Amino acid sequence: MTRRIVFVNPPVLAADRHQVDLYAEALPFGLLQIATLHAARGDDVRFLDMMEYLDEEGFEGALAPERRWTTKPAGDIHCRGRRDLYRVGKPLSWLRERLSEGPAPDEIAVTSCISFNYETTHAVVRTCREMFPRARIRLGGFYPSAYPEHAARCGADEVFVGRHREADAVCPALELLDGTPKVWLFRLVHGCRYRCSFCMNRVERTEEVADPARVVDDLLAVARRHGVRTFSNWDPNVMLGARVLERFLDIVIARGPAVEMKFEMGVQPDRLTASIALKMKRAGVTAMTIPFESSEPEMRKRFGKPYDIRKAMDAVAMCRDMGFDTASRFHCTFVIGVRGESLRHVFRTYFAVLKAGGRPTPFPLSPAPGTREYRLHEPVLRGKDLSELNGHLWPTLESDEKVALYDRLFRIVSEPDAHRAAALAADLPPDAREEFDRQMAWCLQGPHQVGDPV
Ligand code: B12
Ligand code: SF4
Repeated sequence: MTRRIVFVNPPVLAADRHQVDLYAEALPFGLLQIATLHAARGDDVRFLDMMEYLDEEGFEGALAPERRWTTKPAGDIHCRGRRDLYRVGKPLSWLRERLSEGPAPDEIAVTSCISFNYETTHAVVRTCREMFPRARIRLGGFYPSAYPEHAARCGADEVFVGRHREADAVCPALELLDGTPKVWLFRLVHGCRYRCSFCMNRVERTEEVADPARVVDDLLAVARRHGVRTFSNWDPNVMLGARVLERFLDIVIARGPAVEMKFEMGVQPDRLTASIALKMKRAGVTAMTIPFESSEPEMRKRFGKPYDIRKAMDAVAMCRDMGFDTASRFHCTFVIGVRGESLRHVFRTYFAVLKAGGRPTPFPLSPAPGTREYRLHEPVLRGKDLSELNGHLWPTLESDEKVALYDRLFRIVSEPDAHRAAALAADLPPDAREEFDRQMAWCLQGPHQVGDPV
């Protein structure tokens, strides 16, 4: 029997411009795979994507007053400050209008990825329920998979936990979307066996998601049919599937690279050999994310990272020497906002990225229940709602002054140019300024070369 199914991707929330930027390519890959599967089975499918994929121009208006969604506490449970969160995506009125255009659906499928954004998801489910009390509402994605009891509070009929195995290898049909995205996504492997203290990935083994030859066919078909020229890999740790990755790259090279590719979910630097990096270059890869996390051995130990800072610097320097545009296209991520972390961790990590030739990309810690970082910070988080754990609210910091300082540090260590960062750092408190100057002097001694001691 043909069912009428509406798929909805809710908007997300951002506290600042940097966070808006993080969502620029957060396309609803998994939900579109499921929609494609149902369409192929003959169901009558509509896809309502409430997200907006903003570029430089869009960033300007992203924090406009009419987009304000709510206000949340900033800092730990003892702080008094509050901060506005803004909707990145379409308003609920847009959803109501779209839903009232078609016939009543039999089923509504909603996805939700990041748990601290759950409020928009709940609002979407409530809106759908109000308009179509008899439709079966299903909720899936990372947030309901990680916190099913919490997710059930929204009133969905089904909270789906885990991966949708049948949909996992489906090539999403872009024709279900309104308009063509600038970038499209692809997956090669699933899972990560590490247990970093801030990460929620609890999957044991790395598995191949789909045959690499099929993935290449799919990419080229999307490029041909829709004119998409850039493809971004969406695997949490693709280097654990290096054999699959190499097969994929070999096939792309053999068929003649026709598209630009990015690996921006984290390339584990100690596993990035020169031979793989060269293949990536030949296959048309232009951008990567290299997780630095911390320059400080004790912080890396705490995080449980399986490599040291030198490996991260070597990987960036190696790619720089191969002719990749690492300074603008290699996001080098590091964690900030860990309670009690040293200024040396913040500034030395930032300058380690610049010294290696990468683009500094600080990630404020979003402590998620179930992770070691959450447990370590629990006494100062107790009672905070999931929505209050967005890292850009600095939920672990102990005072309003510290929150204000971190707003400034965040701007400084996001700066790709050391001299502009120095101008921003000019009136930091003396201890912070001294540490900044010390680490900048280290950076200015000259670029990191592969194999240099750190
Ligand atoms: C891609 C990704 C991103 C992207 C986009 C995320 C998004 N869509 O909003 C970007 C780069 C923006 C991102 C950013 C961040 N991310 Co992220 N990210 C991921 C990643 C690697 C993959 C998610 C994904 O799209 N998977 C691919 C598709 C295929 O899977 P899927 O959508 O879940 O769909 C499948 C199933 O869930 C199911 N399904 C999905 N929907 C539905 C609906 C129905 C009805 C049904 C039946 C089934 C179903 O079927 C699908 C097929 O199997 C995950 C790790 C992971 N293993 O999932 C982390 C992850 C989601 N991110 C995480 C975090 C913490 C972050 C950051 C906060 C990091 C930071 N400090 O900045 C930021 C937050 C964003 C921000 N702006 O600040 C955490 C989330 C933890 C949490 N408590 O929510 C994860 C789990 C990784 C981790 N470190 O633990 N991230
Ligand atoms: S290596 Fe990456 S994906 Fe794996 S547990 Fe650590 S942060 Fe998560």
